[in-house]
Amino acid sequence: MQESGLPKNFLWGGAVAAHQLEGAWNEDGKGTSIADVMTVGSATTPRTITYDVESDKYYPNHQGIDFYHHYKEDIKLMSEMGFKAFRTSIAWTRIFPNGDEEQPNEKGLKFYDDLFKTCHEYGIEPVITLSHFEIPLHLIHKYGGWKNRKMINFFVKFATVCFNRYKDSVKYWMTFNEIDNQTDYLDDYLMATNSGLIYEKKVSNSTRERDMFQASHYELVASALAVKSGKKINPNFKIGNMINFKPFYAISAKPEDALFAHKVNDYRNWWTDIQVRGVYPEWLIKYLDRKGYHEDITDDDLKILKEGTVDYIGFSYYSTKAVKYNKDMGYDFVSQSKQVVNNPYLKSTDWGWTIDPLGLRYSLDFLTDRYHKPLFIVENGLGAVDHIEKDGSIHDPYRVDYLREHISAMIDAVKDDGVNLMGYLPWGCIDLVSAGTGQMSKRYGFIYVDMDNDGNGTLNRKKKDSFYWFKKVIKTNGADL
Ligand code: P53
Repeated sequence: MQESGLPKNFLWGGAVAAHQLEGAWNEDGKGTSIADVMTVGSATTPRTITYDVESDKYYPNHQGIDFYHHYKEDIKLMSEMGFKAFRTSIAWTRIFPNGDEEQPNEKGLKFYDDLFKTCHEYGIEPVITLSHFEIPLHLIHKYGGWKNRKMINFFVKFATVCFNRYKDSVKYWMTFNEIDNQTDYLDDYLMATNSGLIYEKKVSNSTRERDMFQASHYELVASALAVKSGKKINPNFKIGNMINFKPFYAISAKPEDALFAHKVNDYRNWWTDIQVRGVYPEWLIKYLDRKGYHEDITDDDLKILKEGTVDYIGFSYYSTKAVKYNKDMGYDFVSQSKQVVNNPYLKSTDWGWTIDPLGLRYSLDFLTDRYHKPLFIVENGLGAVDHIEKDGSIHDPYRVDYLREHISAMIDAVKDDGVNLMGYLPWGCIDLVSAGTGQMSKRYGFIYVDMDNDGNGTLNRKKKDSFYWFKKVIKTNGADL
C-alpha cells in the first residue's frame, strides 16, 4: 500500500463540545449556561431560547448523552478506533458557575483533571476549546453579554485558571468556537450562542450589526489576552483561533458576482485576519466608518491584538455557499438575504447543507495562501438519521462516503499543494445533541447513542459500520480509505 503523504504525527481523532454531550447540567456546582435554556427545534424550526429554565419545557443539553458519567467508557471506545487526539470544550459554568465569582469551583476543575488523565492513559491528546456556546447565563442577564467590555476580564480569568490548572495535561487550545458565525448577525440563535446577545424587543438591522462588531471586538481582545496569558504560563502551548470556514463562491463569472463573492468572503474572514495578523483589515476600517458605528476600540486594544496572535488556525468545514450580486443591495453583505443563492452543482444533506468535498481542498489552499499558518480541521462530518437493524448493527455507508471524499480532498491539499495540516477531528465522533437544532436524530457519530429527541432511551453505546472504517483509516494514516 502506498503511503498517504500525511505526516507521521498527524492528529487523527474526533471532536465534541461540553454542552452537547456532558449532561449533568446542574451537578457538582455547575451553573446555568446559555445552552441550558435552549429547547429542541428541527431542520425547519429554530430552537427557542427561554429567559430561564422553565419546568414544563424539555432542554436536551441538560442530559446530553451523560458523558459526565460515561466518559471513561467513551474515551476507551475512541482509543479502540486509534484516536490520537480528542477535542472537547471546558464548560465555563463548571469552573465559574455565574461567570463573575472570585474563586473557581474545585469540583468542576477536578472533572477535567480526571477526563484529561483518562485521555492520556490511552495516549490521546486533548484539544480544548475555551468558549464553545457555553456563556454563563448570569453574565448575559447581568451584563448583557459580550457587548459589555467587562466580559473581557471574566473570560481571561476563566482562561487563565484553565491554563494554570491544565498546563501539563493540555497542549492544544482554541479560544472562541466559530467566532465568525456572527457574520449572520440577524440570526437570533447564533448571536445568543456566540456572544450572549439576546433581543427581547425588535431593533433595527444596523443596531444588530453594530452590536455584532462591538461584541466581536471585545472577544478578539479577550482572545489575544488569553493567548498572551497562556504563553506566559506554558511557552509550549499551541493556541489557535476557531472559525466556521465556509467559502462563498460567485454564482457566475460576471465581474459583479466575482467582486461581491470576494467581499462576502472578506466579511467572514476579518476575525481570522485580526487573530492571525493582529490588525484590522483596511476595508473594515472604512466600513465601520461609513456605517457610523463608532465602536469602542482603544489604542490599547489595538496593541493587544498585535501581541496576542494565534499559532494555528482551527476550523470547521461542512459546506460552501454561492452568492449573486444584487444591485439593489450593492456590495455590502446583508445577513440572511437573497444574495445567497442555490448552487446547482451541489447536493445537500437532509438538513439542507451542501456537500462539497472539493471545497475542503479549496479551503485548505485558500487559508494557507492567505495566512501561511498551520491548519487544523477540528470539525467536519455528515449529520444524518441512522437506523438500527434487527441484529443491532448500524450500517452508515452515507457517512463513510462523505468522510472518505473529504479526507481524500484533504490529502490532495497536503500532498500536492503543500498545506501544513496538524490533524483531522471529525465532528460528533460519538452521537450528541445537535447545536443548531437540539435534536439527537441529527447524528454524526461513529458511536451510536440510544437516545431520542424527547429524551427517551437507554444511553447505551453501539459501534456503527463507520467505526471500523475509521479505525482502518487511522491505522493506515489515511492510505486505505
Ligand atoms: P449541528 C451551524 C449551526 C450551529 C453550529 O452543527 C454550527 C453550525 C455549523 O455551520 O457549528 C458547529 O449540530 C459547531 C458544533 C455543531 C456542529 O457545527 O447544528 O461548532 O457545535 O454541533 C454541527 O448539526
